[in-house]
Amino acid sequence: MGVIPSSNNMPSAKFSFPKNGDTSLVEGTPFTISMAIQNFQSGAFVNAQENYFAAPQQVNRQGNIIGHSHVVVETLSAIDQTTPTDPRKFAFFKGLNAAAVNGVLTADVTAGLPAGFYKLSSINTAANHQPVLVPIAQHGSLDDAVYVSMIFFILPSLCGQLKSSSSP
Ligand SMILES: [Cu+2]
Repeated sequence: MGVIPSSNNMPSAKFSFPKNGDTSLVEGTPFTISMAIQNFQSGAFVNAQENYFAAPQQVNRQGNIIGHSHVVVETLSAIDQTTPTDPRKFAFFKGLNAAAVNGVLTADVTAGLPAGFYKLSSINTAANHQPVLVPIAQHGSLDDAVYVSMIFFILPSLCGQLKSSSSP
C-alpha cells in the first residue's frame, strides 16, 4: 500500500468549472476544466506504460500524498441516467501531470465535446496512478463528480430567423 497519511491530511477535490448542473457549455467549443484540490501534492507522475502500480504511495514532509489527478468525462443518455456507465468508454480523459496553481488543477478540452449529457469525474492518485489511500474507512469522498449538459450550437443567422419568425 505504501505510506498512509493522517486523517487530517486526506485529500479532497471540487470542480470549479464546469460546476454541477452547468448548462453554459456549447458543443464543439474548447473549454478548460478546473478543479480545486487540497491536502495533496500534485504534479508527481510516472510513465503509466512502464510503471503503472509499480511503487507504493508516498507522502511529503507535510504529510500530504504525493501524486497527480486525472479527469474523465463520460457520456450519459440523460442528465438523470440511472444505469451504470461503462468504464471502458469515455468522451475525454486527461492525466494532470502539472502541479496545481494556487490549489487549482486544469485540463484543456481543446476540441470541446458533442452536444449531450456528461459526467465529469476526478481520479486522484498517487504517483504510480493507484487511487489515493487514506487511514480510515469512513471518510468523505476523495474525488469529485459533476453532471453537465453540452448544448447545441445555434448559428447566429438561425437565431435571427427564429427571432423574426416569432415576432409578428
Ligand atoms: Cu495517472
